[in-house]
Amino acid sequence: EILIVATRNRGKVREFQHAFAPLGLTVKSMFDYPELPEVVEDGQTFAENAFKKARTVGNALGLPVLADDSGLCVDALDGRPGVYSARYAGEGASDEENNLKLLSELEQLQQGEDTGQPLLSTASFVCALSLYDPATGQELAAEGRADGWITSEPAGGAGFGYDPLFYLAEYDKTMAELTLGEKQKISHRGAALRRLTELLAAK
Ligand code: ITT
Ligand code: NA
Repeated sequence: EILIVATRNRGKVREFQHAFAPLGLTVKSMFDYPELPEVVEDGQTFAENAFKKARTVGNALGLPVLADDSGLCVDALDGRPGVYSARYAGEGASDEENNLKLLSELEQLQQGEDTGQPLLSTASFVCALSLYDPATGQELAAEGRADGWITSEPAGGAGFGYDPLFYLAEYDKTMAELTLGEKQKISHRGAALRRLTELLAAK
C-alpha cells in the first residue's frame, strides 16, 4: 500500500519512509508528482499550514494525503523562526544559510559578549501532521514537540534542517548525531506520528 505525503523536503521523506516501512506502507512524496504546484504556506500556525498542504494535494489527487508542517521555536527569539523556519534566511534559503542566520541572531543578543558558553537558548521543535481524505472531507490532526537547546557548536551529519544546532542534554548529542530510529523515538515528528496513530486506532 501507498501513503502520499505532501512534502518536497527530502529529510522529512526519509523519516516518514523509516516510520511507515514497518507497517508495509510505501511513501510517495511530491517528488513523485512533479506536476503539482507548490502550496502557498500563509497560515499563522503549523496546524493551519499542514491542513492546507494536505487538503490542497488531497483534493488535486483525489486520494488521502498526509502533510507535515514543522519548525523551530527559539525562546530567546520569542519563538522565532516558528512557521518561517524553512525560509528564515530568505525565500529558497538552504539549511546552512538558515543555520547561520539563527546563530547570528542569537549571537547579536549577546551584544558581542563572548560568554564561552555554547548553549545559547532553550528551544523546541514542533511538528503538526494533517491527514486529509477528500472522499469524506475529513481531517485528522496531531501535534508533537521536542525540547532542547541551541548550541553554537554544530555537530552531526544525520538529519536535516536545524538538527546540527539542536542539542539534547539527556543524550549529550545534537539531533543530527542520532540515527533515524533514535530520532524518531524523541523527535517532534515521532511524537506527532504516535499521536496520529492513536487517533486512527480510535476511529
Ligand atoms: P514541505 O513544506 O514541502 O514539507 P519544508 O521544508 O518547506 O517542506 P516546512 O514548511 O514544514 O517544510 O518547514 C520546516 C522547516 O523547519 C524545515 O525546512 C527545517 O528547517 C525545520 N525543521 C522541521 N523539522 C525539522 C527536523 O526534524 N529537524 C531539523 N529541522 C527541522
Ligand atoms: Na511551513
